[in-house]
Amino acid sequence: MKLFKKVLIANRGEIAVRIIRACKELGIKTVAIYSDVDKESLHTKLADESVCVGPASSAQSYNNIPSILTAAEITDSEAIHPGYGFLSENPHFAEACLTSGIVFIGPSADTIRLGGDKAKARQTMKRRGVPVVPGSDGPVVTEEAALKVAKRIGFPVIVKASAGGGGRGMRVAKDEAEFEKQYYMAQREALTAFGNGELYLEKYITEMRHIEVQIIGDTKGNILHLGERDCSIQRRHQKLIEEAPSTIATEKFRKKIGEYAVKAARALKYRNAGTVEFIVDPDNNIYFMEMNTRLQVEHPVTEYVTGIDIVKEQLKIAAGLPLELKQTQVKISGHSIECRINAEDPDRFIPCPGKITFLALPGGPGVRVDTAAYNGCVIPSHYDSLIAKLIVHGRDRSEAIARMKRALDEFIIEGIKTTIPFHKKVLNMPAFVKGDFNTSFLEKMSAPVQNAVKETS
Ligand code: MV4
Repeated sequence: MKLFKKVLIANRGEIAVRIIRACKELGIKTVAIYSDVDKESLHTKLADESVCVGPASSAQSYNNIPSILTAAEITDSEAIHPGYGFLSENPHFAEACLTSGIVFIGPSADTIRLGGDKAKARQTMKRRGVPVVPGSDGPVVTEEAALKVAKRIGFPVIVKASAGGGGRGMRVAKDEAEFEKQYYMAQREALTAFGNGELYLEKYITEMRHIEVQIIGDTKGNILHLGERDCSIQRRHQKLIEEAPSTIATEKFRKKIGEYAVKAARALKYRNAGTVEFIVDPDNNIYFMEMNTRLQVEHPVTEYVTGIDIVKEQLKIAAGLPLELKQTQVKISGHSIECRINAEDPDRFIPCPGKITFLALPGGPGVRVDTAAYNGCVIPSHYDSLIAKLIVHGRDRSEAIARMKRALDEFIIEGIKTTIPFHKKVLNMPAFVKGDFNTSFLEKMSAPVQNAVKETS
Protein backbone atom coordinates (compact mmCIF):
# COMPACT_ATOMS: atom_id res chain seq x y z
CA MET A 1 0.00 0.00 0.00
CA LYS A 2 1.33 3.42 -0.93
CA LEU A 3 0.52 6.95 0.17
CA PHE A 4 -1.41 9.28 -2.10
CA LYS A 5 0.51 11.37 -4.65
CA LYS A 6 -1.93 14.28 -4.49
CA VAL A 7 -4.62 15.34 -2.03
CA LEU A 8 -7.25 18.08 -2.36
CA ILE A 9 -8.08 19.98 0.81
CA ALA A 10 -11.79 20.88 0.86
CA ASN A 11 -11.47 23.59 3.49
CA ARG A 12 -9.91 26.96 4.29
CA GLY A 13 -8.14 28.84 7.08
CA GLU A 14 -5.97 27.32 9.78
CA ILE A 15 -7.15 23.74 9.25
CA ALA A 16 -6.38 23.82 5.52
CA VAL A 17 -2.87 25.06 6.41
CA ARG A 18 -2.55 22.32 9.04
CA ILE A 19 -3.47 19.61 6.50
CA ILE A 20 -1.13 21.04 3.84
CA ARG A 21 1.72 20.83 6.39
CA ALA A 22 1.08 17.12 7.06
CA CYS A 23 0.89 16.39 3.32
CA LYS A 24 4.17 18.19 2.65
CA GLU A 25 5.99 16.25 5.35
CA LEU A 26 4.71 13.01 3.80
CA GLY A 27 5.73 14.06 0.27
CA ILE A 28 2.14 14.42 -0.90
CA LYS A 29 1.24 17.16 -3.42
CA THR A 30 -1.58 19.46 -2.35
CA VAL A 31 -4.49 21.19 -4.04
CA ALA A 32 -6.25 24.05 -2.28
CA ILE A 33 -9.75 25.17 -3.14
CA TYR A 34 -10.87 28.72 -2.49
CA SER A 35 -13.82 31.07 -2.86
CA ASP A 36 -13.71 34.48 -4.51
CA VAL A 37 -12.89 36.23 -1.20
CA ASP A 38 -10.12 33.72 -0.34
CA LYS A 39 -7.89 34.26 -3.37
CA GLU A 40 -5.21 35.81 -1.13
CA SER A 41 -5.70 33.40 1.78
CA LEU A 42 -2.66 31.57 3.11
CA HIS A 43 -3.94 28.06 2.30
CA THR A 44 -4.27 29.13 -1.34
CA LYS A 45 -0.66 30.33 -1.37
CA LEU A 46 0.85 27.32 0.46
CA ALA A 47 -0.68 24.56 -1.65
CA ASP A 48 1.04 23.32 -4.81
CA GLU A 49 -2.05 24.18 -6.84
CA SER A 50 -5.25 26.05 -6.13
CA VAL A 51 -8.65 26.07 -7.75
CA CYS A 52 -11.46 28.60 -7.33
CA VAL A 53 -14.69 26.71 -6.58
CA GLY A 54 -17.19 29.55 -6.37
CA PRO A 55 -18.31 32.82 -4.78
CA ALA A 56 -17.96 33.83 -1.12
CA SER A 57 -21.13 32.14 0.10
CA SER A 58 -20.04 28.72 1.44
CA ALA A 59 -23.13 27.06 -0.08
CA GLN A 60 -21.68 27.95 -3.47
CA SER A 61 -18.01 27.25 -2.69
CA TYR A 62 -16.75 25.21 0.29
CA ASN A 63 -20.05 23.28 0.46
CA ASN A 64 -20.47 22.98 -3.31
CA ILE A 65 -20.08 19.25 -3.92
CA PRO A 66 -20.14 19.22 -7.77
CA SER A 67 -17.66 22.09 -7.95
CA ILE A 68 -15.26 20.43 -5.47
CA LEU A 69 -15.42 17.05 -7.20
CA THR A 70 -14.71 18.75 -10.51
CA ALA A 71 -11.69 20.48 -8.96
CA ALA A 72 -10.45 17.09 -7.72
CA GLU A 73 -10.93 15.52 -11.15
CA ILE A 74 -9.20 18.24 -13.17
CA THR A 75 -6.19 18.24 -10.80
CA ASP A 76 -5.93 14.42 -10.67
CA SER A 77 -6.33 14.39 -6.89
CA GLU A 78 -6.61 10.89 -5.47
CA ALA A 79 -8.17 11.87 -2.16
CA ILE A 80 -10.02 14.71 -0.43
CA HIS A 81 -9.43 15.84 3.14
CA PRO A 82 -12.55 17.69 4.37
CA GLY A 83 -11.07 19.24 7.56
CA TYR A 84 -13.82 20.19 10.05
CA GLY A 85 -17.12 21.98 9.44
CA PHE A 86 -18.28 22.38 5.81
CA LEU A 87 -18.63 18.91 4.19
CA SER A 88 -16.70 16.96 6.83
CA GLU A 89 -19.77 15.23 8.29
CA ASN A 90 -21.90 15.11 5.18
CA PRO A 91 -22.61 11.46 4.24
CA HIS A 92 -23.72 12.48 0.74
CA PHE A 93 -20.31 14.01 0.11
CA ALA A 94 -18.50 10.90 1.38
CA GLU A 95 -20.68 8.82 -0.96
CA ALA A 96 -20.16 11.17 -3.91
CA CYS A 97 -16.38 10.91 -3.46
CA LEU A 98 -16.58 7.12 -3.49
CA THR A 99 -18.74 7.17 -6.65
CA SER A 100 -16.22 9.47 -8.34
CA GLY A 101 -13.34 7.18 -7.46
CA ILE A 102 -11.85 9.66 -5.00
CA VAL A 103 -10.91 8.63 -1.45
CA PHE A 104 -12.77 10.57 1.26
CA ILE A 105 -10.30 10.98 4.13
CA GLY A 106 -12.60 10.02 6.97
CA PRO A 107 -15.01 7.28 8.01
CA SER A 108 -17.59 5.60 5.74
CA ALA A 109 -20.81 7.39 4.76
CA ASP A 110 -22.73 4.91 6.95
CA THR A 111 -20.61 5.74 10.00
CA ILE A 112 -21.08 9.48 9.38
CA ARG A 113 -24.84 8.97 9.06
CA LEU A 114 -25.05 7.03 12.32
CA GLY A 115 -22.84 9.54 14.12
CA GLY A 116 -25.12 12.33 12.88
CA ASP A 117 -28.26 10.64 14.22
CA LYS A 118 -27.73 11.37 17.92
CA ALA A 119 -30.78 9.42 19.15
CA LYS A 120 -29.77 6.34 17.18
CA ALA A 121 -26.12 6.61 18.20
CA ARG A 122 -27.21 6.78 21.84
CA GLN A 123 -29.41 3.70 21.43
CA THR A 124 -26.57 1.84 19.68
CA MET A 125 -24.18 2.62 22.54
CA LYS A 126 -26.67 1.57 25.19
CA ARG A 127 -27.14 -1.80 23.44
CA ARG A 128 -23.38 -2.28 23.17
CA GLY A 129 -22.79 -1.63 26.86
CA VAL A 130 -21.36 1.89 26.68
CA PRO A 131 -23.04 3.82 29.53
CA VAL A 132 -25.47 6.57 28.54
CA VAL A 133 -27.28 9.11 30.73
CA PRO A 134 -30.71 7.81 31.81
CA GLY A 135 -33.20 8.87 29.14
CA SER A 136 -35.32 7.73 26.23
CA ASP A 137 -34.50 4.56 24.30
CA GLY A 138 -34.03 6.19 20.90
CA PRO A 139 -36.24 9.09 19.76
CA VAL A 140 -39.48 10.18 21.49
CA VAL A 141 -42.40 10.44 19.08
CA THR A 142 -45.04 12.44 20.95
CA GLU A 143 -45.08 14.97 23.77
CA GLU A 144 -47.12 12.51 25.88
CA ALA A 145 -44.56 9.73 25.41
CA ALA A 146 -41.74 12.19 26.17
CA LEU A 147 -43.43 13.35 29.39
CA LYS A 148 -43.77 9.72 30.49
CA VAL A 149 -40.01 9.23 30.04
CA ALA A 150 -39.33 12.51 31.85
CA LYS A 151 -41.43 11.41 34.84
CA ARG A 152 -39.66 8.05 34.91
CA ILE A 153 -36.12 9.51 34.91
CA GLY A 154 -37.05 12.53 37.02
CA PHE A 155 -36.59 16.27 36.46
CA PRO A 156 -34.62 18.23 35.39
CA VAL A 157 -34.45 16.73 31.90
CA ILE A 158 -32.87 17.94 28.67
CA VAL A 159 -34.65 17.62 25.34
CA LYS A 160 -32.19 17.22 22.46
CA ALA A 161 -32.56 17.13 18.67
CA SER A 162 -31.60 13.85 16.96
CA ALA A 163 -30.07 15.86 14.15
CA GLY A 164 -28.43 18.31 16.55
CA GLY A 165 -25.21 18.28 18.44
CA GLY A 166 -23.30 21.24 19.69
CA GLY A 167 -26.23 22.92 21.37
CA ARG A 168 -28.89 23.70 18.79
CA GLY A 169 -32.38 22.31 19.26
CA MET A 170 -31.66 21.67 22.93
CA ARG A 171 -33.87 22.74 25.89
CA VAL A 172 -33.78 22.07 29.62
CA ALA A 173 -37.06 21.45 31.48
CA LYS A 174 -36.60 21.87 35.22
CA ASP A 175 -40.02 20.53 36.15
CA GLU A 176 -43.24 19.09 34.75
CA ALA A 177 -44.86 22.54 34.57
CA GLU A 178 -42.47 23.79 31.91
CA PHE A 179 -41.98 20.49 30.08
CA GLU A 180 -44.53 21.00 27.32
CA LYS A 181 -43.17 24.47 26.48
CA GLN A 182 -39.55 23.33 26.35
CA TYR A 183 -40.40 20.24 24.33
CA TYR A 184 -42.10 22.26 21.58
CA MET A 185 -39.41 24.95 21.66
CA ALA A 186 -36.76 22.29 21.03
CA GLN A 187 -38.87 20.75 18.27
CA ARG A 188 -39.41 24.08 16.52
CA GLU A 189 -35.73 24.98 16.76
CA ALA A 190 -34.70 21.57 15.42
CA LEU A 191 -37.12 21.85 12.50
CA THR A 192 -35.83 25.30 11.61
CA ALA A 193 -32.15 24.43 11.98
CA PHE A 194 -32.05 20.89 10.55
CA GLY A 195 -35.39 20.36 8.78
CA ASN A 196 -35.88 17.45 11.19
CA GLY A 197 -37.85 17.82 14.41
CA GLU A 198 -36.99 14.42 15.90
CA LEU A 199 -36.13 14.61 19.61
CA TYR A 200 -34.75 12.45 22.41
CA LEU A 201 -34.55 12.89 26.16
CA GLU A 202 -31.84 12.72 28.77
CA LYS A 203 -31.64 13.37 32.49
CA TYR A 204 -30.09 16.82 32.83
CA ILE A 205 -26.70 16.58 34.53
CA THR A 206 -25.96 19.85 36.31
CA GLU A 207 -22.28 20.71 36.68
CA MET A 208 -21.09 18.34 33.98
CA ARG A 209 -17.63 18.15 32.52
CA HIS A 210 -17.29 17.76 28.77
CA ILE A 211 -14.55 15.21 28.27
CA GLU A 212 -13.83 13.63 24.91
CA VAL A 213 -11.53 10.89 23.70
CA GLN A 214 -9.58 10.93 20.44
CA ILE A 215 -9.66 7.65 18.60
CA ILE A 216 -8.02 6.40 15.40
CA GLY A 217 -8.97 3.28 13.52
CA ASP A 218 -7.47 1.66 10.43
CA THR A 219 -9.08 -0.28 7.57
CA LYS A 220 -8.18 -3.60 9.27
CA GLY A 221 -10.37 -2.86 12.30
CA ASN A 222 -7.56 -1.88 14.69
CA ILE A 223 -8.71 0.94 16.97
CA LEU A 224 -6.60 2.99 19.39
CA HIS A 225 -7.54 5.75 21.78
CA LEU A 226 -5.18 8.67 22.30
CA GLY A 227 -6.41 9.76 25.72
CA GLU A 228 -8.88 12.41 26.77
CA ARG A 229 -9.30 16.15 26.27
CA ASP A 230 -11.17 18.33 28.72
CA CYS A 231 -13.34 20.80 26.80
CA SER A 232 -15.42 22.11 29.69
CA ILE A 233 -14.44 25.75 29.19
CA GLN A 234 -17.11 26.73 26.70
CA ARG A 235 -19.54 29.56 26.15
CA ARG A 236 -22.80 29.34 24.24
CA HIS A 237 -21.75 25.87 23.08
CA GLN A 238 -18.49 27.18 21.63
CA LYS A 239 -15.40 25.61 23.11
CA LEU A 240 -12.85 28.24 24.04
CA ILE A 241 -10.10 26.44 25.96
CA GLU A 242 -9.22 22.74 25.76
CA GLU A 243 -6.59 20.74 27.56
CA ALA A 244 -5.05 17.30 27.82
CA PRO A 245 -4.90 15.50 30.13
CA SER A 246 -8.02 16.41 32.14
CA THR A 247 -7.33 17.54 35.71
CA ILE A 248 -9.75 14.86 36.93
CA ALA A 249 -8.16 11.98 35.01
CA THR A 250 -6.28 9.33 36.95
CA GLU A 251 -4.68 6.38 35.12
CA LYS A 252 -7.72 4.32 36.09
CA PHE A 253 -10.14 6.96 34.78
CA ARG A 254 -8.23 7.20 31.47
CA LYS A 255 -8.27 3.45 31.01
CA LYS A 256 -12.01 3.33 31.63
CA ILE A 257 -13.03 6.25 29.41
CA GLY A 258 -10.57 5.02 26.74
CA GLU A 259 -12.15 1.57 26.77
CA TYR A 260 -15.63 3.10 26.42
CA ALA A 261 -14.40 5.20 23.49
CA VAL A 262 -12.91 2.18 21.70
CA LYS A 263 -16.10 0.20 22.32
CA ALA A 264 -18.14 3.11 20.89
CA ALA A 265 -15.87 3.28 17.84
CA ARG A 266 -16.18 -0.48 17.27
CA ALA A 267 -19.97 -0.23 17.43
CA LEU A 268 -19.76 2.20 14.50
CA LYS A 269 -17.15 0.11 12.63
CA TYR A 270 -15.02 3.22 12.92
CA ARG A 271 -12.25 3.98 10.47
CA ASN A 272 -9.95 7.06 10.41
CA ALA A 273 -9.84 9.71 13.18
CA GLY A 274 -12.84 10.46 15.36
CA THR A 275 -13.86 11.70 18.77
CA VAL A 276 -16.20 10.23 21.33
CA GLU A 277 -17.74 12.90 23.57
CA PHE A 278 -18.71 12.09 27.13
CA ILE A 279 -20.54 13.77 29.97
CA VAL A 280 -18.73 13.32 33.28
CA ASP A 281 -20.79 14.07 36.40
CA PRO A 282 -19.43 15.44 39.72
CA ASP A 283 -18.93 11.85 41.00
CA ASN A 284 -16.83 11.11 37.90
CA ASN A 285 -19.47 8.84 36.37
CA ILE A 286 -18.91 8.64 32.62
CA TYR A 287 -21.73 8.73 30.05
CA PHE A 288 -21.56 8.63 26.25
CA MET A 289 -22.89 11.87 24.73
CA GLU A 290 -22.15 11.80 20.99
CA MET A 291 -19.61 10.84 18.37
CA ASN A 292 -17.90 13.35 16.09
CA THR A 293 -16.86 11.75 12.85
CA ARG A 294 -14.24 14.32 11.83
CA LEU A 295 -10.89 15.80 12.75
CA GLN A 296 -11.55 18.30 15.53
CA VAL A 297 -10.36 21.85 16.11
CA GLU A 298 -8.68 20.83 19.37
CA HIS A 299 -6.72 17.83 17.99
CA PRO A 300 -3.34 19.56 18.62
CA VAL A 301 -3.50 19.15 22.43
CA THR A 302 -3.64 15.39 21.89
CA GLU A 303 -0.77 15.60 19.39
CA TYR A 304 1.32 17.46 21.95
CA VAL A 305 0.82 14.95 24.80
CA THR A 306 1.09 11.79 22.66
CA GLY A 307 3.63 12.88 20.03
CA ILE A 308 1.31 11.44 17.37
CA ASP A 309 0.55 13.53 14.26
CA ILE A 310 -3.18 12.85 13.88
CA VAL A 311 -3.45 14.33 10.37
CA LYS A 312 -0.59 12.15 9.09
CA GLU A 313 -2.33 9.16 10.66
CA GLN A 314 -5.52 10.12 8.80
CA LEU A 315 -3.66 10.25 5.49
CA LYS A 316 -1.96 6.90 6.08
CA ILE A 317 -5.18 5.20 7.20
CA ALA A 318 -7.10 6.52 4.18
CA ALA A 319 -4.36 5.10 1.92
CA GLY A 320 -4.94 1.70 3.51
CA LEU A 321 -1.86 1.52 5.72
CA PRO A 322 -2.24 -0.27 9.07
CA LEU A 323 -1.69 1.49 12.42
CA GLU A 324 1.88 0.97 13.55
CA LEU A 325 1.29 1.52 17.26
CA LYS A 326 -0.26 -0.67 19.93
CA GLN A 327 -2.41 0.79 22.72
CA THR A 328 0.37 0.16 25.28
CA GLN A 329 2.74 2.29 23.19
CA VAL A 330 0.48 5.34 23.45
CA LYS A 331 1.94 7.37 26.32
CA ILE A 332 0.61 10.64 27.72
CA SER A 333 3.43 12.99 28.61
CA GLY A 334 3.27 16.47 30.11
CA HIS A 335 0.34 18.82 29.72
CA SER A 336 -1.10 20.76 26.78
CA ILE A 337 -3.58 23.66 26.60
CA GLU A 338 -5.21 25.30 23.58
CA CYS A 339 -6.76 28.76 23.46
CA ARG A 340 -8.99 29.50 20.50
CA ILE A 341 -8.31 33.00 19.20
CA ASN A 342 -11.42 34.30 17.48
CA ALA A 343 -11.88 37.51 15.54
CA GLU A 344 -14.55 38.61 18.03
CA ASP A 345 -15.27 41.31 20.51
CA PRO A 346 -13.97 39.62 23.72
CA ASP A 347 -16.76 41.04 25.89
CA ARG A 348 -19.75 40.44 23.67
CA PHE A 349 -18.40 37.56 21.55
CA ILE A 350 -19.71 39.03 18.32
CA PRO A 351 -17.67 38.55 15.11
CA CYS A 352 -15.18 41.26 14.21
CA PRO A 353 -13.89 40.66 10.68
CA GLY A 354 -11.51 43.05 8.91
CA LYS A 355 -7.89 43.62 8.00
CA ILE A 356 -5.03 42.58 10.27
CA THR A 357 -2.79 45.63 10.12
CA PHE A 358 -0.02 44.16 12.30
CA LEU A 359 0.69 40.62 13.43
CA ALA A 360 3.43 39.19 15.68
CA LEU A 361 3.12 35.51 16.58
CA PRO A 362 4.42 34.06 19.84
CA GLY A 363 7.07 31.34 19.78
CA GLY A 364 9.78 29.81 21.89
CA PRO A 365 9.81 26.50 23.79
CA GLY A 366 6.58 24.51 23.83
CA VAL A 367 4.53 26.96 21.77
CA ARG A 368 2.60 26.14 18.60
CA VAL A 369 0.39 28.49 16.58
CA ASP A 370 -1.97 27.05 13.99
CA THR A 371 -3.20 29.92 11.85
CA ALA A 372 -3.71 31.13 8.30
CA ALA A 373 -3.33 34.76 9.38
CA TYR A 374 -0.44 36.92 8.16
CA ASN A 375 0.48 40.60 8.28
CA GLY A 376 -2.01 42.53 6.15
CA CYS A 377 -4.42 39.66 5.55
CA VAL A 378 -8.17 40.22 5.54
CA ILE A 379 -10.49 38.12 7.71
CA PRO A 380 -13.66 37.72 5.62
CA SER A 381 -17.06 37.97 7.32
CA HIS A 382 -18.49 34.96 5.52
CA TYR A 383 -16.93 32.17 7.57
CA ASP A 384 -16.07 31.01 11.08
CA SER A 385 -14.35 33.59 13.28
CA LEU A 386 -11.56 31.24 14.46
CA ILE A 387 -8.34 32.87 13.23
CA ALA A 388 -5.65 31.14 15.28
CA LYS A 389 -5.14 28.37 17.78
CA LEU A 390 -2.48 28.94 20.37
CA ILE A 391 -1.33 25.62 21.77
CA VAL A 392 1.30 25.09 24.45
CA HIS A 393 2.98 22.11 26.04
CA GLY A 394 4.69 21.95 29.41
CA ARG A 395 6.10 19.27 31.68
CA ASP A 396 3.06 19.73 33.89
CA ARG A 397 -0.10 21.85 34.02
CA SER A 398 1.45 24.74 35.90
CA GLU A 399 4.25 25.06 33.35
CA ALA A 400 1.66 24.89 30.56
CA ILE A 401 -0.37 27.69 32.17
CA ALA A 402 2.72 29.88 32.65
CA ARG A 403 3.71 29.23 29.06
CA MET A 404 0.23 30.07 27.77
CA LYS A 405 0.18 33.35 29.69
CA ARG A 406 3.61 34.24 28.34
CA ALA A 407 2.58 33.35 24.77
CA LEU A 408 -0.68 35.35 25.02
CA ASP A 409 1.40 38.34 26.12
CA GLU A 410 3.67 37.94 23.07
CA PHE A 411 0.73 37.64 20.66
CA ILE A 412 0.08 40.96 18.89
CA ILE A 413 -2.87 41.32 16.53
CA GLU A 414 -3.81 44.83 15.41
CA GLY A 415 -6.70 46.01 13.25
CA ILE A 416 -9.34 43.61 14.58
CA LYS A 417 -10.63 42.64 18.02
CA THR A 418 -9.81 39.17 19.28
CA THR A 419 -10.55 36.92 22.26
CA ILE A 420 -6.94 37.20 23.55
CA PRO A 421 -7.95 39.51 26.47
CA PHE A 422 -10.65 37.01 27.48
CA HIS A 423 -8.10 34.16 27.63
CA LYS A 424 -5.74 36.26 29.77
CA LYS A 425 -8.59 36.76 32.26
CA VAL A 426 -9.53 33.07 32.42
CA LEU A 427 -5.92 31.92 32.89
CA ASN A 428 -5.73 34.08 36.00
CA MET A 429 -8.93 32.79 37.58
CA PRO A 430 -8.25 30.72 40.71
CA ALA A 431 -10.83 28.06 39.79
CA PHE A 432 -9.18 27.55 36.39
CA VAL A 433 -5.71 27.36 37.93
CA LYS A 434 -6.97 24.77 40.42
CA GLY A 435 -8.55 22.78 37.58
CA ASP A 436 -11.84 23.07 39.38
CA PHE A 437 -14.44 23.90 36.72
CA ASN A 438 -17.33 22.50 34.66
CA THR A 439 -19.33 23.58 31.63
CA SER A 440 -21.17 26.29 33.64
CA PHE A 441 -17.88 27.96 34.61
CA LEU A 442 -18.15 30.84 32.10
CA GLU A 443 -21.92 31.22 32.37
CA LYS A 444 -21.31 32.19 36.01
CA MET A 445 -18.87 34.98 35.14
CA SER A 446 -20.84 36.49 32.23
CA ALA A 447 -24.24 37.18 30.74
CA PRO A 448 -26.88 34.44 30.69
CA VAL A 449 -26.90 31.93 27.85
CA GLN A 450 -28.34 33.35 24.67
CA ASN A 451 -29.21 31.44 21.55
CA ALA A 452 -26.85 28.63 20.74
CA VAL A 453 -24.59 29.20 17.78
CA LYS A 454 -23.37 26.68 15.26
CA GLU A 455 -20.35 24.78 16.38
CA THR A 456 -17.79 23.65 13.91
CA SER A 457 -16.05 21.25 16.18
C1 MV4 B 1 -26.07 17.99 28.48
C2 MV4 B 1 -26.02 18.76 29.66
C3 MV4 B 1 -26.52 18.21 30.82
N1 MV4 B 1 -27.06 16.97 30.82
N2 MV4 B 1 -26.63 16.76 28.53
C4 MV4 B 1 -24.41 19.13 24.94
C5 MV4 B 1 -23.70 19.86 23.87
C6 MV4 B 1 -22.97 20.90 24.59
N3 MV4 B 1 -22.61 22.00 23.78
C7 MV4 B 1 -23.94 21.26 25.70
N4 MV4 B 1 -24.53 20.06 26.05
C8 MV4 B 1 -25.05 19.70 27.24
N5 MV4 B 1 -25.59 18.45 27.33
C9 MV4 B 1 -27.12 16.28 29.68
N6 MV4 B 1 -27.67 15.05 29.71
C10 MV4 B 1 -25.48 20.06 29.58
C11 MV4 B 1 -25.02 20.55 28.38
C12 MV4 B 1 -24.59 21.93 28.39
C13 MV4 B 1 -25.53 22.99 28.24
C14 MV4 B 1 -26.89 22.74 28.01
C15 MV4 B 1 -27.80 23.80 27.86
C16 MV4 B 1 -27.34 25.13 27.93
C17 MV4 B 1 -25.99 25.39 28.15
C18 MV4 B 1 -25.07 24.33 28.30
C19 MV4 B 1 -23.72 24.60 28.53
C20 MV4 B 1 -22.84 23.56 28.66
C21 MV4 B 1 -23.29 22.24 28.61
